[in-house]
Amino acid sequence: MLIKPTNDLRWRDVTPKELYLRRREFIQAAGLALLGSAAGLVSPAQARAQGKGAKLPNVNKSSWGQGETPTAYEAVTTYNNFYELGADKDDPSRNAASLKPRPWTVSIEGHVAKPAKYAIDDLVKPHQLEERIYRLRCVEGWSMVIPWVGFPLRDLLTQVEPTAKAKFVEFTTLMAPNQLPGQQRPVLDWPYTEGLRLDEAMNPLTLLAVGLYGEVLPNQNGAPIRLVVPWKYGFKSIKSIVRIRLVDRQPKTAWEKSQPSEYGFYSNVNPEVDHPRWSQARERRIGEFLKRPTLMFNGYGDQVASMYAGMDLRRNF
Ligand SMILES: Nc1nc2c(c(=O)[nH]1)N[C@H]1C(S)=C(S)[C@@H](COP(=O)(O)O)O[C@H]1N2
Ligand SMILES: [Mo]
Repeated sequence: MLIKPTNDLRWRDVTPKELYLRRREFIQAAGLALLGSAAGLVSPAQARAQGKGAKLPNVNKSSWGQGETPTAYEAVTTYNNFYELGADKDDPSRNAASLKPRPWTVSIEGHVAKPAKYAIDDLVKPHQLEERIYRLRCVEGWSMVIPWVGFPLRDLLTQVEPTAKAKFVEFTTLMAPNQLPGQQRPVLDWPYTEGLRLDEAMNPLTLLAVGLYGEVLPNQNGAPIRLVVPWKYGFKSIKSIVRIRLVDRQPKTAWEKSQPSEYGFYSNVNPEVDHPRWSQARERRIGEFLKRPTLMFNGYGDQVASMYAGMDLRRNF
């Protein structure tokens, strides 16, 4: 989504990494199919054997995304955008170790009756974790299907009691150039920030994720806690959050500040509104060969379209 033409995944310039991942998945799918397992998956047990995250206890299954084939663990954890850890897709996983997700504090402030600073484990503990398989659509034209583990943001917001003045929610990523070396260069106006309207934040789909594939969130995916807003472009799903602030005005997001003509506040997945540099009509699901049509609201219209009734989604892009 930066500046670099190699991020534009058209057929003629698919990166070697993408081809590598697809080939890996093909081989894994073939191998697992022989064993009678789900195609394309690396099981959490295999992942742990490879030294990946610890398993999260007491995770409820949910019906979200049942019947969809999750993108391979390998791709989900090595093909990332996390500019604080580098601009290339494999930078975040290569540089992940510099981020220290413990100890970690999240402050919830602004127009709430009960502002609080939580140590990350105290923040998560009261909430029942569930697995939700959601589609993630990046504005660059690729998508994945990711089995997240987390809890609805609304449960946390309800707990701190937004006041009548709270109309929007602003999220902020950790600012620590020693842990997030990308912040040593002025790629964005650091720290990364994002925002939602209060009703979007309170929508039951909006998730705070602390894991994926049944395991603690890998650093490159936004440890220890990140947002997942499945009907919006991937950049709304801010990683490694340290502050959640309830505000009365629409906050400026980091991408809006950097390129206002390209990144609007709403950023709902919309095949009819092209990004100036990338058509949004179709997408490449990582692991698949042919592009598929992009769905309005990333296919979650039944749950979210009513929030935008009467709004001009070309103006409010
Ligand atoms: N702090 C922060 N959050 C971020 C980003 C980032 O660069 N920094 N990239 C965004 C973009 S462009 C995408 S597509 C998603 C990717 O999430 P994933 O790596 O878990 O697939 O993270 C989003 N959250
Ligand atoms: Mo993205």
